[in-house]
Order: sequence, then C-alpha cells, then structure tokens
Amino acid sequence: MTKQLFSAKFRAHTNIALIKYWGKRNKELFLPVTNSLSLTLDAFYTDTEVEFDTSLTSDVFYLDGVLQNDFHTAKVSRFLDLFRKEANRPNLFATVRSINHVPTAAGLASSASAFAALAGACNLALDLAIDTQTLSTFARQGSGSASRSLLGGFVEWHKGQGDDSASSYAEVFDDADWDLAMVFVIINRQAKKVDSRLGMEHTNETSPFYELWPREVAKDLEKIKPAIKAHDIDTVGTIAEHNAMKMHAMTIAANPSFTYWEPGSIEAMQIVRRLREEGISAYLTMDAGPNVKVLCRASEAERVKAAFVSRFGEEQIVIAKPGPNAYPLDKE
Ligand code: 2P0
Repeated sequence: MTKQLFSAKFRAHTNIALIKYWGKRNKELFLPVTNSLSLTLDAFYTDTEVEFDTSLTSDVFYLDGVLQNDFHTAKVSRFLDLFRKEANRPNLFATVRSINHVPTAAGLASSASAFAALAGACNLALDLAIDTQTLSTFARQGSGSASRSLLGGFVEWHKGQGDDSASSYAEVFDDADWDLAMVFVIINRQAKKVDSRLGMEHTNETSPFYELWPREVAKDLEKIKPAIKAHDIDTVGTIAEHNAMKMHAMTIAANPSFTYWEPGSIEAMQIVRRLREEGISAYLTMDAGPNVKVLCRASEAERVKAAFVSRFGEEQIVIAKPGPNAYPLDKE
C-alpha cells in the first residue's frame, strides 16, 4: 500500500501569567485548582511541523533539529494520542519537528508555546476542525499553561468544574492593544532546578500557605479584570506583582523549602522598585525560574531596558510586546 502523509505547521507564542496557575486538582487531566490570566507575547514562539505518516511504526520527535530520546518522545506521543483518538486513527504515527525561537542569549524554552503549536498543527494536519476553545483543552493536557498560548492578548484559563475536561478552557479576555510591554531580564540560562510540575505539586502538598491561594487568586482576578479593561497599568501591575510574590512565598514555606529566586533576581527586583521611585510604571513577575519579567508601558520600555543593561548586559534584556493568536504556517 502506498504511504499517505497528513502534515501541517503551526506557530504559537509564549505567555506569561499575571495571575498564576500553581497547582492541579486533577493531574491526569491537567485540571487546575484556580483560574489564571496571562499575557501572550510576541518575542518568544515555537514553530512546529507534524507529519502523520501511514508507513511509520512509532513517533519521531526533533527539537531544534536534534532527535529526542525516548523520554521526551513519550511525552509527545501521549499528546499525539489525544488527536489520534479524535481522528479514530490509533496507529497513525508522526514525525514532529519543533523549533523554539528565542533570542539566543535567553535560553528560554517554553512548554506553553510548544504544546500550543503542536495542538494547532495536529488539528490542521488531521483535518479535525476542532474549535479554539476545545483545542485549548487539548493543549492543556500537554502543559497547563499551553492552553493559554493558543490565543493572543490577555487570556483567561478557566478552571472548570469537577473532572469535566471540556469546562477547563482558555479564552481571550482583552486584545491588549494598548500601551503595554514586558521586559525580560534573563538572569540565568541553565535548566531550572525544580521543574514547575514538581514544584507546584510539592507546594500544594506541603506549604501551609497553599490553603490561602485559591481565595487570593479569586480576589486578584476580580480586581485585575476591570483594571485591564480600563488600561490602568499601575493597578494591573500592582496586582500581578503581589500575585507572583504570594506564589513564591508559598514555595519558601513548602517543606522542604525551595525558591526559584537567585541573587540576580533580587537585584533585578531592586531595579524595578527604583524605576517606580523615578515615576516609571514598572511591575515585576516571576515564574518557575530566576528570570524577572517587568510589565511596563511600551512607550517606556526602552527606558526600562536601559535600567537593566548596565547590570546584566544588553543581550540579557529582551523587550516583548503583546503577541497574537497561534496561526498556521506554510510548510517548507
Ligand atoms: C503559569 N507556571 O501560570 C505558572 C506560573 C509557572 C509559574 O504554568 O505541569 O509547564 O505542564 O501543567 O504549565 C508552568 O507550569 O506546568 C506554569 P504543567 P506548566 O504560567
């Protein structure tokens, strides 16, 4: 029998949460404890090509041109299974070629953009016509934050109800078409010491502060939403910074304690505070690593960048603007 190929290529951008996702209520389905709200960014993205091939007997995965080992390929295979099931083609294997586009100095790879791009590519290649809301529930099962990377601007990921996968989806909250930027301060390019999946599980299970987290997130969301709609960067930034600090405070109170902060992170925080004293609207957030991201006005982003360059170096500072929805690309 002649072999048949079904292929497509997709681009998805990374996102940074202003109200964080930190904990699952269902690990198998990646159902979160709380809603979360992020900003999709233009500076970092993943391009992924998938080629389903009737002659293959197993999946093959290349990342940045390098053939990946069984462990990494198995993660991709589990994700492809969702689409094989949907297409009713359990034995249709694929070659996946994924390229992370990040400024070379950054060394930031993102599972959010990676699984969002792969979800978009699979949907198109297999002609499944899954709508974006439903597709976000697929992306979520690769990595929780990937649910938010299918969409541009400010995106809310709803926690949903019970064990109902379909109710835990992402949708656009605001198109972010206003004077807004995020300046990335790249502190360290090494792989993170505590991966986010283990870090959130450990925090959830051992931090006495975790029981406060769902209530705090609900309050922060209620306050940040009208501020986003009002384009009030100072209120948005103040709430986002406090939300990030509460997440990181929970990790310090975990048992054993851990933190993603490094000395450079704290220096960057001091620079953010100094910028505010100088009248610049600059607010920080941090994720499962030492890098500091600074929310500011696009019109003041160069000035914010300059404040970090003397300490960290030009190539360690990247200005990002709000990014678009994930979209299909022409195949090479
Ligand atoms: C977020 N983070 O909302 C939070 C804040 C990091 C800190 O989502 O286990 O890679 O694959 O669902 O999405 C990073 O965790 O975790 C993350 P899994 P994920 O962006």
